[in-house]
Order: sequence, then C-alpha cells, then structure tokens
Amino acid sequence: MADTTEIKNHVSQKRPVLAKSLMDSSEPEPSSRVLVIYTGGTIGMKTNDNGVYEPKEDFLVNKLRTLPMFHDREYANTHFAGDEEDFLVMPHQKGRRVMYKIMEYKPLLDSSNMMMTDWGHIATDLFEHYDQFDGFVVLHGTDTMAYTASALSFMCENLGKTIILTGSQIPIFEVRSDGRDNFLSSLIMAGLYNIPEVLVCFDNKILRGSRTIKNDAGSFSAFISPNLPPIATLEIRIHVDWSAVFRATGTEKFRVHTNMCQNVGLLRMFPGITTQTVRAFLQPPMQGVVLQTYGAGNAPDNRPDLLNVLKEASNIGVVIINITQCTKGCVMTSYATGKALEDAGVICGGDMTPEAALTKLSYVLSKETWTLDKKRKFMKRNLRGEMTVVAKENITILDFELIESVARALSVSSTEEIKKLRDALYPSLMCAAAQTGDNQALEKLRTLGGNLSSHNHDGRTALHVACREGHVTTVQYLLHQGASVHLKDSNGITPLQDAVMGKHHSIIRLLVKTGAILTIKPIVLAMELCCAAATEEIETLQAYRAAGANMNECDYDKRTPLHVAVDTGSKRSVHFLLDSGVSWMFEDMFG
Ligand code: ASN
Repeated sequence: MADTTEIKNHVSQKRPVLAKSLMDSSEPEPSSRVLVIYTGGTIGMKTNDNGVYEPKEDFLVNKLRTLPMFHDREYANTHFAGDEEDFLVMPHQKGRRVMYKIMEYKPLLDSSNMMMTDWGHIATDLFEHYDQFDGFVVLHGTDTMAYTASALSFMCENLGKTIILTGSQIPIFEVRSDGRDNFLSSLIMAGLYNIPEVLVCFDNKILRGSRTIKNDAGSFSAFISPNLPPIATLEIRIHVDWSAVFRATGTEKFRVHTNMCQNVGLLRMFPGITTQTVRAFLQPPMQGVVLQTYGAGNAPDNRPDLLNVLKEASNIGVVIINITQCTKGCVMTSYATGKALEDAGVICGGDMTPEAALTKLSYVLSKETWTLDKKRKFMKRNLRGEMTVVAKENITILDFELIESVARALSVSSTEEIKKLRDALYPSLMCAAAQTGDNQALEKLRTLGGNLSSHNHDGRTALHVACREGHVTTVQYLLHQGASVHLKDSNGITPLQDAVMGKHHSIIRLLVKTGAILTIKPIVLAMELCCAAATEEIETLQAYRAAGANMNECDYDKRTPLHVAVDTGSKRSVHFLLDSGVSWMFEDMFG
C-alpha cells in the first residue's frame, strides 16, 4: 500500500482542489488579487558578462518564490489549487492576504528603450484583466517611469481600481536593495487599499503618477511630486490622505484609450534660441508642443520673429502648452514676457510636469472625434489631478461640466431634474463668481439660462456679494443686466447696506443713483451712527451719509450721533457731523 505522502503528492498533482481539502481543512483567509505587470527595469536585472545591468527572463518570479516575505510557500501549498497555483501569496497583513500573479513581458526592457506603443500594451493588459483583479502593480524601470505613469493616468478612463508603478535603483536580489520595500509596499497598497488612481510607489511614499518626476539618479528617494504632497506615506503606520484622492466621476465603465498621438515634442527655451530652431521644431507633422519656459512661464517678448513663429504654428492648429522649467511652481501671466506667449496662442499649462504635459497632449490630440477647440479646452482642464486648479479657474468650471458632473453623480437623467439641479446650483455659483468679481463667469451663467437676480440659501444675490466685496465693474454689469437693488437677504440686508458695510463709496453712489435707499430701521441706524461717532470711524459715517442716512437719527435716549461725539470727546466726529450739516439744536431726553 502506498504511504500517505505518496497519495497526497499524487492527488495534489491530479486533483488540486481535493488535495487542498485532504492536506489542510482550514478555510483560506480573505485575500485580494493583484496582477503584477513586469515590464523590466533595474528591479529584476542582473549583471551580465560585461559587468553592466541587464534584464534577465524568468529570474524574478523564481527568486521571489524563495523569499518568505514575498511568498508564503506553506500557505500556498495547502490552500492554492487550480489556476491559483500560478499565484504567489504574501504573509497576511491585518488578517488579509495579498495574492499576486506576475505577468512577465517578453522582452523585458530597460525603460529607456520603451516607446509609446509599450504604454498601449500595458493599458491593454490592465483592461483585459481589470475584472479579475482587485489592484495592479506595474514593475518598471525608473528612467521613464514618470512618463509611463503620466501616460497611463490619461489612457485609463473611469478608473476605479489602484494601479501602482514601482521599481528600484538597485536590483531586488542584491544584498542592499530598495526594490524589496518598494515592491512589498506596492503589493500591499494595490491589494488592500482602493485608491483609484495611477500612482508611483517609491521610498515609502505613494505619489500621484501624473505629478511625479525622477529627481535623483543616485538616491533611493528617486521620485518627487513637487507640486502635490504624497497621496500616502508608509511609516510605522500607513497614512492615506483620502481627501487628496482623485476620483473619476460618472457612471461609465473603465476603458483604455491606447492610440496615443506620437507627433508631440518638448522644447526647452534657452537664451538665444534661434528662430530657425523653433521653426524647424514646429514643422509638420508636429501636432503638439510642450514649451518649457523660464520661471512663471516667461519667454522673450522682445523677439517678434520668435513670437510670430509660435503664432503661425498655433494658427495652423499646432497646440502649444506653456510649462515652467522650474521643478516647482506654475505658469502665470504676471509678466509681459508671459503675456506675450498667451497672445501668440500658447496655452497655459499651470503646474504640470513636463511628463504630464507631454502625455496629456499626446492623449488629447489622439481623440479623433474632438474638434481642435475642444482639444485646446481639455488641455487647460484638470483631467486626472495632473494640475492644480487655481481659485479663478474654479469659477470657470461654471460651464456645463460642473452641472453635468453633479447631475451624473446624483444619477439624475431627465431634463426636468437637471433643470431643477441647475436652478439649485446657479445662485451659489453666481455668488461665487461675484465674490471674485468674475464678470465673464457671470455672463456665461447668464447665457446658460441663469437668472442674475436669483438668491442663494441665505437670500443673497450676486449683487449683494459684489457690493460687499467692492467689485465696481461687477456691480455695473449686474445693474445693466437688471439685477434688483431692492432685494433683501434673509437678514433683511440690501445691496446698499452691504456697500455701506464695505465702505465702498463709488458703489454706494452707483446704487443710490439707481434708486437704492437705506431700509435699515431708524433705531438700528442711530446705534450704528452713534457707535461710529464715538469711535471716530469717519469712513463709516461718510458711507452712511453717501447712502442717504439721516445723520440726526436718535437712539433710545433720544441722543444723536453728535451728542455721543461731543460726550466722548471725539473731535473728528464732531467736525465731520457739523460739516455734514447736522443740527446741534437737538435736545436728548434729559434736555
Ligand atoms: N535604466 C533603468 C531603467 O529605467 C534604471 C532603473 O530602473 N533604476 O530601466
């Protein structure tokens, strides 16, 4: 009779499921499945005969099987069956296991050899295995990892699962290596956390892929995300900044867009760059160029020849994006030298990294059904968290995009419901636009059917807000559009009172000219004036006077502001009130 070991071995070869139940009756622990797409890179390299690193096929997975922190062999032997036998399994983490399967590319590549088509292969594999796995790790060389991470973030549309790119500076099987920690951390994050973004894991940090650059060729801390703090840090505890996680909105399924446009380029400005060089660079078939300019987005504005070349290219449809050569910071139009580029049709790229700007351009330009106008518009828009939306741009999301995404998020679809939603949102959006004096945004809202006199939850209209903030041109605009000067907010405040509180004299005059009157209760007005008189707040007194207030208004004791000013020895108030023609004949209730 065969001994039991023989039977077990035999059964385990032929009938893995039965083998599992014969050998160990314990239930498998809860686990997540991670697909590891191994593209190459130093992490799995070995030194070749010439003494330099080179990728080596089948080497990584076989070695990993021998390392206990990467593979719990005993658990796998007793619990894995059928197709699971291809999997490796990590020791459990907080009661959960991460099972992972390595898909090794052939040939394995040093990432410097990668092409845009390689991004397409990775994206396709992610798509084909999306439903079978909970998360994904892409093992990749560090040299072009930031490009691949940025590209994948755009190519992966409506992403709902974690994709982490990682690699190392020293191969994983050398005595000293950053690869072990980087890989283990990536497996844990991809398996046990749902951060639906394309991320880079390096040196105990999880960075947004489209914000990442390789910053140090010789350090374990090779990557930085200069304009965005890490999404997560792995110290003694793992901390995820959930509020920073970028999530796709909408109800569409994950899909990948793989045919990236290759006719794109990066052009770095330098003092004395010749017009011919720039012209040659912009020649067909070039469709999109990332222009790396100085500081906050500046280029010479004393070179009409150069600016003309950019303008001509832009006019014939080349999309040109302006980003800064600085590692940190963003493009702004605070200098004439920056403004000149904008006038030449160059689009502001905010704080995008060169990698993000280039791959975004490549993605956007490859959208065949989009018009050139739409492509330009999308280049300015934050698509995957790759650029910081500054406050001003927040207001320009006042187009349909915001309304539609909110509508989608609430899963409403009928036109009637969207209309109601719009009506509910417009007043707040208008007040937000008025707050910053953004007349363009107000005009856009008006043309989209918004009523400029509608009020928010506090009964405040855009006019109230603009008057309080002192935006004269916005007040003018609103008055010309028929905004009412008589509307009161839920505290009974009119736009004129707002202007008085803000001491905005020209607005007060404008409102009075338009027929606004102070509707404040006499006793409240008296208290305000007495207070201002006692504390010599002449500007407040002036504002009330300009608004048509009765400067002789009496308080409960029948005392006028002049009484109070005299009593408190407030000379400047006395002068002001007398100059304003108030009567000094009034007697208070004590005579
Ligand atoms: N040359 C390598 C690569 O990018 C560098 C690395 O992975 N550390 O594939």
